[in-house]
Amino acid sequence: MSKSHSDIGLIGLAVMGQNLALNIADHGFQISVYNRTVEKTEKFVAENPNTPGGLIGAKTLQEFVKSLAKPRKMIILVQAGKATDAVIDSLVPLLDPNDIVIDGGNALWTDTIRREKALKEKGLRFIGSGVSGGEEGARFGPALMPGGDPAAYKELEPIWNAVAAKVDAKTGAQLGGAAPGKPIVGGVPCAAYIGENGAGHYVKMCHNGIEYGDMQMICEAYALMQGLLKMKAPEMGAIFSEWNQGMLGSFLIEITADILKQKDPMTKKPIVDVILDTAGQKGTGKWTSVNALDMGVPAPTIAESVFARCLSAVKEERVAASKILKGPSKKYKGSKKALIAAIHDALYCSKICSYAQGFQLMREAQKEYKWKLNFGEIAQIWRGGCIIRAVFLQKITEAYQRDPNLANLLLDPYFTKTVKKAQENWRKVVALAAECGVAAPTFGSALAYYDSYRSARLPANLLQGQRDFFGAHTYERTDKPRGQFYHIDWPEPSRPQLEIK
Ligand code: NBP
Repeated sequence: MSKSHSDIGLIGLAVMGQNLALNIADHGFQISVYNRTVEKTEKFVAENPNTPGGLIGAKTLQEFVKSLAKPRKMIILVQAGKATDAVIDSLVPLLDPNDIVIDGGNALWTDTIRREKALKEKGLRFIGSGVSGGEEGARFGPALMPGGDPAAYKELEPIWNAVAAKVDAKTGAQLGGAAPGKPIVGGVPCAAYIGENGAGHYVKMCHNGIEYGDMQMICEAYALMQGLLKMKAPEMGAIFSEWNQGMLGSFLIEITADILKQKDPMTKKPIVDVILDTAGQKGTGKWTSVNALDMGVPAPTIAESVFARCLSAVKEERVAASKILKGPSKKYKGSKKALIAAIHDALYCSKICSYAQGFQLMREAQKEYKWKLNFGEIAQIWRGGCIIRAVFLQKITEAYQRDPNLANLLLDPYFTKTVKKAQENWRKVVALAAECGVAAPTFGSALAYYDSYRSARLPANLLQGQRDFFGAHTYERTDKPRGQFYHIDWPEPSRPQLEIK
């Protein structure tokens, strides 16, 4: 028997909305659903008549709002941007004070800040929640990153904890086996309150930026095995399966192994050999990189992974250039086993640097927006449900448990030791890639980041000299306290050097 009012509602029945609604209903919550195209709602409800909690279809927004228990909780899962604003605008006049609007789309965090403020002025509460894990995650357990009114989140928390992915408390491994009508019981939920206003969507954006980096780094490992060792897709698939058992163990490594082993149904060739090499993007990696530039936080590896997609997109230009621009003729002649092991280490070290950059970005953002982010908990949420879920995140959680104010992940003893041990291989791979002409932009950029970050003195002294020379921008001195600025009258470029006495 259905309840008189639903526990929660959901607007937007595309792939994410349908799957999240079924996940919520599987956990015994009654959920009302609404979609702009009514036929979609009717079909969805008709196709899923026996969920444990029950689905209630609403033809109009008025009907939808009336069907919810007060204070109402409703999730919006439509396209980020204008569509989300349009839904909020039509919803707001129908709501009562204290109702809770939850945006589960991939909103830009500044939009979430704006929406939270606007709704608060109307007496409404707003939560911007990152939802990660694609359709599979939404259906059987996503990673959830809610931000906004903390009291409102307390009311949503039982539902968010129930539907989130679950990990083993000790190992951090994701608990599997969820099936329609059979949710996972026990384990630690991959959901936690992130912070005020746009914090949840900001952290979700950083997750996506890190995801861009992870994906590109894996592609570079593949390119190096293919380019330097002439390995075929199934053989590389076996290597990725092996790597998945160790410290690189993660969802992305696992699916990479599966993709490399997959045959094209049409040609029976490895499918990866027939997929066109132009990558698409929806923008969250770009947002992360633009924000890093805006805040002046070095996140070069994440940005490099966005640029790598941009370069892949100019396919025709690259094909034309390949006929004109010649690379080196050097071939790798060493041990195959040793190079595969070195590529593994290069991938792991680059990944550590990329995550270090992502966490530094969040650290800076929390100052800018006055959030109090719990980095150990954020790494914990990412251990299950989301695209970057990985064994390695347990190490990040432990690092922030050791020191919640850690300045950079690289400074945690585990990561310091790991990179120290693996860096010789990392350097060999980057050098070899350059010598043999295989592009490995994120591996190289991560190594440059590492070498720059560990440099007590960078060549920026010369750079400040240049700035002072042409623009009188002044410089600080190594032999005077910080904050004192100097300028000298530089010679004209054509004039002989001034004699300084
Ligand atoms: P879409 O982003 O494609 O959203 C389309 C849905 O919103 C349709 O069902 C559409 O109805 C509905 N909608 C409503 Br209700 N009002 C609308 C309006 N005014 N304008 C446009 N559409 C309206 O769905 P999605 O791919 O499921 O993604 C939902 C959100 O989740 C997005 O913000 C996305 O970025 C985010 N997200 C997606 C993924 C993923 O893997 N896809 C992962 C994580 C997050 P209609 O049937 O009438 O067109």
